[in-house]
Amino acid sequence: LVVTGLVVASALTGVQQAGAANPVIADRFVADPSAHVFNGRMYLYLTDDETNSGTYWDSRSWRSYSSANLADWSDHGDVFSVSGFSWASQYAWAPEAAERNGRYYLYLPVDRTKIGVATSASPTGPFTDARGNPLVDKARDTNVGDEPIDPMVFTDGDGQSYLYFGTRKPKVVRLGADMTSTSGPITDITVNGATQYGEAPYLHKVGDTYYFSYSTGWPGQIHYATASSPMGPFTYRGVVLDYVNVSTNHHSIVQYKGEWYVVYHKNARPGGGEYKRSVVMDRLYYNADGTIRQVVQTAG
Ligand code: FUB
Repeated sequence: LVVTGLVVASALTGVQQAGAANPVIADRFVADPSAHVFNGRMYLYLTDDETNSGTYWDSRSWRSYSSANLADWSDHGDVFSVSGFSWASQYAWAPEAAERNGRYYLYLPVDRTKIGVATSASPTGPFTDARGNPLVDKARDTNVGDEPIDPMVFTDGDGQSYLYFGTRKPKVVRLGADMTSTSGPITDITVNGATQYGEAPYLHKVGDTYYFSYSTGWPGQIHYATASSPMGPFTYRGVVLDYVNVSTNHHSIVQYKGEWYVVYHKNARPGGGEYKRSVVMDRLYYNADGTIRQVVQTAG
């Protein structure tokens, strides 16, 4: 595996430089970070653990924050809620965001059975339901798997976008150029050599190499695999992030101002726990051969 265009760790051992102070959002329980760089700022789209019951992930809205320096975060409040989808009733789980031609799209799993898409002219909304019905629906579509949750959108250099999602088996489907429709069948992702897949699929590309990373289960580590195509088949490579101190592990990998970061969640604030998670961020480093160094988890 040789990847060009990487900022490579200068040594295979040694202490990783800490990222931002953790948790990055210090005054609210939030989780499942979807990190994006829009217009020079980093945006986080998040599950709102602050408003859940404390006994389940049963909040009904999604939050967003943004920062230009990864230290000072602007709170954009609720960016969408389950009530914005007339066809959904509960469980606002891990959100995803994407931009195309100056429009912004949120991909939002609800009811543990559907993924909706909402759109806006601004990354902070207001967002409205883009379709009036689900983009993916377990009751309507074939090969959705156990749960169509944890949507993730990757857009390749040729403009083709892909939607990844799924629990226990990772799935991928092409998106239409409108970003609000699917194109072609939902297919399984193959990871040769992997021991298990749980949830939280993530796809990023460095040079010509596609990196597919995911949580292995409950509890889960974040493992990764590589391929020469965004659809795979992928080859298992190793561990990006070890277990965190809650059973769910959910991450984004993002480059900002030339540095790579992994953004994830854990129990990192007083009063926190399994259903009251906090978002943290650490630096991610690649070795010269393109493999990823296991992240050193830093405290606040
Ligand atoms: O936040 C609810 C669920 O917990 C997400 O969909 C999973 O990825 C896990 O983090």
